[in-house]
Amino acid sequence: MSQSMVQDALAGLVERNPGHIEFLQAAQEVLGSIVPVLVKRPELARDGILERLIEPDRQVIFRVGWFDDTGAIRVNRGFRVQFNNALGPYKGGLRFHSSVRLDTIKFLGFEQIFKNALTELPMGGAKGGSDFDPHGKSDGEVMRFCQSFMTELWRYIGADTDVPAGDIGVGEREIGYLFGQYKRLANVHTGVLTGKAPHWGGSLVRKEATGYGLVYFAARMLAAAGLEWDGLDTVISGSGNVALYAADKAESVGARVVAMSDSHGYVYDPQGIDFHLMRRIKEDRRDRIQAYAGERSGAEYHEGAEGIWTVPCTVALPCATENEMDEAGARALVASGCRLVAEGANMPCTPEAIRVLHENGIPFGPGKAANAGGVATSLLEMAQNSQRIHWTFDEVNSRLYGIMNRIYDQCREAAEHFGKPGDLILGANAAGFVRVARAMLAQGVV
Ligand code: NDP
Ligand code: 2IT
Repeated sequence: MSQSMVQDALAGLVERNPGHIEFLQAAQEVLGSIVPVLVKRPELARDGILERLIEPDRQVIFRVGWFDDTGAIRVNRGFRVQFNNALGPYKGGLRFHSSVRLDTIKFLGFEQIFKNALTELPMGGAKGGSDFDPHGKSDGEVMRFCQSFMTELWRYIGADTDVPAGDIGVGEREIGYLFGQYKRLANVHTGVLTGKAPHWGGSLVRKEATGYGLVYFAARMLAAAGLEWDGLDTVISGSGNVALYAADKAESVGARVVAMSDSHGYVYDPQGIDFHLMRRIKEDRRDRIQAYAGERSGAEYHEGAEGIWTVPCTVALPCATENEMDEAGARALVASGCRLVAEGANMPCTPEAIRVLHENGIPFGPGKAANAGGVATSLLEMAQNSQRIHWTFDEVNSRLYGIMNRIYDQCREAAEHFGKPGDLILGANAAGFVRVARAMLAQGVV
């Protein structure tokens, strides 16, 4: 019965979302794994919950016209998918990358519902973005794009309605320009965006939060496997916001980060990545990771991002983008003795990669649990904004630490409760689903 309800919902989904491959992949993973939940608690599938959960509340698509530095007119497409607000105002990042399509935003918005639910904080799920690519654009171009983007978006968002933040291609600079335009249009200075710089309304630790949270979450996974961070060789894909601060925290708890990547290739540094050098290259200079190998003796650069999984390591943290680790990547990790994989990015491991890790008994931390520290700290930023106060770094960091530990506990307990101890995918999906479904049932059919 439960199995057939899930199958019916998925069949409808395929029919209604042709070509939306990533969204189908994300929905399939969640619905496919919660069958044991529906068997034990059939009341949670009442009132068309499954069908309503996989249909976004609202999807907005708009044109973003702007002038580049030569005076030429450019046109991009903007998106905001407000997926579900049963638990609180819509919340989720904005992604600016040339690959962004409606499919991308739907998959990310869907994942965000369950991730936000796992934080136990009052947030619904949403995502947005554009196919605009900030790489190689001047500050003026980025500013004009952000102003035009916000001129459309502002009417759909608000501190109690929908609170966007950063994601790929959107960091403190973009959030600043977006906020500046929102403030002009709405004439209010509220917490309508998170990821603001701390000197004008942002929260300390928000920039570091996703990476730090990932390392706190992985520490619990390691402990369950009888390991601890100290001395472990670690491979981290990406070198953006999540990857950099995962590397920072991993190093500070004694791990040695031996490889990092960007979309062009990866660096291998047997002495352990020099975080400060990497941060200067990627965050301050917005340069390619290749520059690292030129400035650090003993480090090697290899063309091709996917080769990073061939670097031997005990822990692998994919922190770049979706489907970046495929079956071959997972097999390479298994062959070199990897003992743990935790996702810093959203859906970075393909279903085949996850199957290989599972078959080889490698503990796996799914992104919607392991990378929830960023959005959790966004909520802490919203809380400070609405109270007009500013917490210290230690205050925010210790709250983040507590939240990541509670997320791990929920995943572990839900996996046990629903009959698959250690299966953190089931645990995360089940714990998130139960919370969202109960709220939807209480709020009636809409
Ligand atoms: P950034 O833009 O700061 O960094 C992205 C990194 O991934 C860069 O190193 C980029 O390389 C690389 N990358 C992007 N696209 C590709 C690709 N197609 N192939 C290989 N590498 C690629 O983004 P974030 O660090 O913020 O986000 C990384 C991941 O983490 C995403 O999946 C995001 O959704 C997720 N996430 C982000 C959170 C946040 O708070 N920022 C919170 C939770 C999850 P290059 O420099 O060459 O572009
Ligand atoms: O994927 C994510 O959780 C984010 N990009 C962060 C979202 C947020 O609202 O802080």
